[in-house]
Amino acid sequence: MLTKKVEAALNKQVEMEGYASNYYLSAASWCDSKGLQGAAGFLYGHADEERMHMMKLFHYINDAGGHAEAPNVKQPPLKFKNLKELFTLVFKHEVEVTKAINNLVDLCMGEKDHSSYNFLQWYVAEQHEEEKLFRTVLEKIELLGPDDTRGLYWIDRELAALTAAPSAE
Ligand code: OFO
Repeated sequence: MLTKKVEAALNKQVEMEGYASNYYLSAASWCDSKGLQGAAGFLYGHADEERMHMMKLFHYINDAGGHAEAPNVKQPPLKFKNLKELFTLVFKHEVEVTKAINNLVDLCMGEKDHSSYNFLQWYVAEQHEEEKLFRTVLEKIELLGPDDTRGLYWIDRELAALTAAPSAE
């Protein structure tokens, strides 16, 4: 059984994962409109993943006797200066998500909610993978140089290859 505190915090996390999904959707759309189909495919895939993260939490809350709340739809940034800015913002957002998950884990420990604590370990591992992935993407952008067209072409191909690669899970 969830305490009210844990239930509210899990619902906050539902909102955050929903926002992350929208963020990726918006970033994917921007890439799509700029002819960066490799990056767009990669980011559309992440939008779906974040929705899955949200739904996993959503069902957990209801299964644990709480009430999962459909979150507000907050609009993410729609435009980006370039691919480097886009991935820098995405990476920063992932770091925020990691902090939120860590706080949630702390709360569950404090409330002696071992079930939720155990459930959240999946998110701890997932955030580790996502931070690693987006750090790698940013490093590649740095290496290739985002401002010349040839560099962009290669980054786009790299991202298409990352989309095709089997996930770490
Ligand atoms: Fe990477 O945001 Fe979900 O957990």
